[in-house]
Amino acid sequence: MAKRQDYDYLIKLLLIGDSGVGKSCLLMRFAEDSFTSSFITTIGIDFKIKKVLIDGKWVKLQIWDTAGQERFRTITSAYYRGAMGILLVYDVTDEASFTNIRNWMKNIEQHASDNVVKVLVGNKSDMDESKRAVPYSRGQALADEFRMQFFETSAKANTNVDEVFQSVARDIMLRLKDTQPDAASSGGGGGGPNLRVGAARPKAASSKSGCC
Ligand SMILES: Nc1nc2c(ncn2[C@@H]2O[C@H](COP(=O)(O)OP(=O)(O)OP(=O)(O)O)[C@@H](O)[C@H]2O)c(=O)[nH]1
Ligand SMILES: [Mg+2]
Repeated sequence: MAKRQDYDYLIKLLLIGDSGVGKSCLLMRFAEDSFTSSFITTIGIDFKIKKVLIDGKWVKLQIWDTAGQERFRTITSAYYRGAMGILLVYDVTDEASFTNIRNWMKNIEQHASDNVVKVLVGNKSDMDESKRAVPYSRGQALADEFRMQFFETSAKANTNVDEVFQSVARDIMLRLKDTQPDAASSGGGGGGPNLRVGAARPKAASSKSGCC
């Protein structure tokens, strides 16, 4: 007999942004509640899975962590298409990483689905104010311009990390309910419908904890 599904929604998210902004640290903090200050740059792509309870529904989040380095761009852009939500991450102490968000937006326009949910994330909010290069107001203004939610986070201090992932997942759940009202209204906490919209896994995907 087939195994009963243990979640109501399967949601695929993607982390993008310049190298060093803290994408992998945000994912480590969210999925494993850990942080390291040593920088181990991501090679290609990696992913982690975490199951969370949102508004009484079990949501399985499959979160893809891309390499920010330019040389991996061809590999990583292949993963945009299946993403239901994209976290655009910059470092609040690094002006260039913020300026580059517009380029990351262009990549999304080229490679992602039209209805993908986006959220802007200014990471490293724990850093001393003297090191800050991008004020909160500029982050908020950019997010408003592109009509996305905005959060400042700290993977190090564990500030707003759960909130970002929960917010984007909740927005996606609402969109799924709008497009598939029958499916979303059925199913309890233990085993409802698997709303696997646009979540196809590209070829050459990595293992859960490895990289390509
Ligand atoms: N102070 C502070 N440092 C952070 C934070 N998040 C990440 N870092 C540091 O920033 C460096 C880069 O973090 P990563 O998560 O590896 O960066 P990345 O965006 O995944 O980089 P790539 O994999 O190369 O694209 C590491 O030295 C981290 O310890 C944070 O919230 N606060
Ligand atoms: Mg990384």
